[in-house]
Amino acid sequence: MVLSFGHRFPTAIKQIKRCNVLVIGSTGVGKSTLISSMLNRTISDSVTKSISNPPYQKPGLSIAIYDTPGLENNKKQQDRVKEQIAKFIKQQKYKEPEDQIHAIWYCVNSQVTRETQIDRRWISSIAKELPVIAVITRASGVEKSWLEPFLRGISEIKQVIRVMALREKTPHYDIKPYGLDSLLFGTEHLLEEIAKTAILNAIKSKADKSFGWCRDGCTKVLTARLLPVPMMPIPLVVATLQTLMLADISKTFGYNLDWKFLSELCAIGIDTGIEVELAQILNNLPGVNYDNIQTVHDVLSQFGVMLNGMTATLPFKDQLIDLLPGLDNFNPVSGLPIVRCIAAVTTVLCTGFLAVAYIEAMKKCKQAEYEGKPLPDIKETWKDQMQQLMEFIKIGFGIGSSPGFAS
Ligand SMILES: Nc1nc2c(ncn2[C@@H]2O[C@H](COP(=O)(O)OP(=O)(O)O)[C@@H](O)[C@H]2O)c(=O)[nH]1
Ligand SMILES: [Mg+2]
Repeated sequence: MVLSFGHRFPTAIKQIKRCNVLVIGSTGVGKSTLISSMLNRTISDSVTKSISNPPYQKPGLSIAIYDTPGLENNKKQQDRVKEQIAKFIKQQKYKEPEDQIHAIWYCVNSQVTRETQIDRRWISSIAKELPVIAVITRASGVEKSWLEPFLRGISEIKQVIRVMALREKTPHYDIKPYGLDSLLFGTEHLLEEIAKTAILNAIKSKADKSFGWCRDGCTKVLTARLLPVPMMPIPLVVATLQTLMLADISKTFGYNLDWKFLSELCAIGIDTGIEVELAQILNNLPGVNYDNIQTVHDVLSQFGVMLNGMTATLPFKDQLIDLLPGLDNFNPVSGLPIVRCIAAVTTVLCTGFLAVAYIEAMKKCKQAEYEGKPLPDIKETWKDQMQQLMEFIKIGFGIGSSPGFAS
């Protein structure tokens, strides 16, 4: 029989290139036989210790299958294998969409005798990350009648599919292979969801890495503000550091943008007047007594509390709030009285905000790229993000328009 996969969901397949499936289950249930039969090739039996990587593939079939060590009748061995599998899934999750694990085939032998042999706990924990399809292997038709309904009753299992991977001939029956096409068909049905999740994971991991560059940029800008380089005007140093930060973020998203373009973006960002607004806010935070000596730490905390309480929405509000404690951790001035540092803290906050808005713009570009849509204009997307940020700040802190934060 000629097997096919993915043709009914060409867009999803284009986005993830191939569907990566991890086959799991007890030793001897027929994992390797299933893979070998599906891909029409011999599968080495050496997978007792580790996951088969690279996965098994067959030209023309956009699926890649990873064989895994089977669970044995030994708690310690089981825990080790489960940990190995969890680690592998997690490690792949931060990679490109085509390198992530997309689905699980949980194999259960049709001759399983007790419900307790089905590891519901394990299924649930894996199903939190990935769609799980239960495969009843060596399904001869004489299996226990409770098995299929029982598996169907487990809500985390997306589908239950019966398979006979190799002809099985006994004095009582002779069953030819069947079910491999249904298994592929069932998996194919998950493709749209799979592609969506894979893209989200890949973008999230790039955004998370980019926040490292944001913190890095803020630290450097702070140092530059406090320990100016002789003969070099501070604004130039700051602009250079901010451009560098945007370059690092761009690279994290896989874009190599030229320096001139990026420094122009920084300038556009600053031109929104964000620095002026931030200085005004920092100079007038309610709850901060500027006559008393309140430290940078106090003021940043208060700023975070206010952001948190705002009813105004912004896609990256949480990221802004996350940024603040980090600033304060490495901040050598965190214990200094705020009145002496408002200018420096303003520049640092401004740098952080530029990064956060830029990461948001990069996410939009990457999303379009992964989805195979035309890339949005980076400059326009950037302007749009900066504008949203400014609106948010203005409304949130009650500058110009009506106050937007919750009492
Ligand atoms: N006839 C038949 N034998 C099977 C089938 N699946 C597995 N087996 C046999 O069951 C044994 C264990 O299978 P294997 O694939 O090595 O299990 P694994 O440990 O899960 O990889 C082997 O002797 C296979 O030939 C099947 O669908 N039909
Ligand atoms: Mg095997």
